[in-house]
Amino acid sequence: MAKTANKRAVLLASLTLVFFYAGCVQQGQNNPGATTVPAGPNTVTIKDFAFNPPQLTIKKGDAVTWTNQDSVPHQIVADSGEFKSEILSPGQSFSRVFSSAGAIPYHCGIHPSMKGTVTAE
Ligand SMILES: [Cu+2]
Repeated sequence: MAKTANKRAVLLASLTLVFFYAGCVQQGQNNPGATTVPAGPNTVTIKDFAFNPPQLTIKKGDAVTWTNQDSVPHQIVADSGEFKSEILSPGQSFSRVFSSAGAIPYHCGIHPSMKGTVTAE
């Protein structure tokens, strides 16, 4: 009887180790630092036909994310034409990394009077 109890204890201990190990591996994969687009406060909200904030200064290499919180579609288009988002339906987002320094004025491709600027330094 005692032998059987020991076997079960060993089996239980091994299983516990396996689960513990699996848990560690999963945590490593969920590390937020491992994502390709750096998470940060560089967010522009689109609401009431305006970019907010209209002027955003970031560090070179940072990503900016625009989120459409309006009730109509909008589109982010660089004045220079160097980048352009898809048309963003309400609730959709667009991200872009600004890898070189400088001011990038942009506008809405659907409503040209909507304007903003991202400055990377
Ligand atoms: Cu628009």
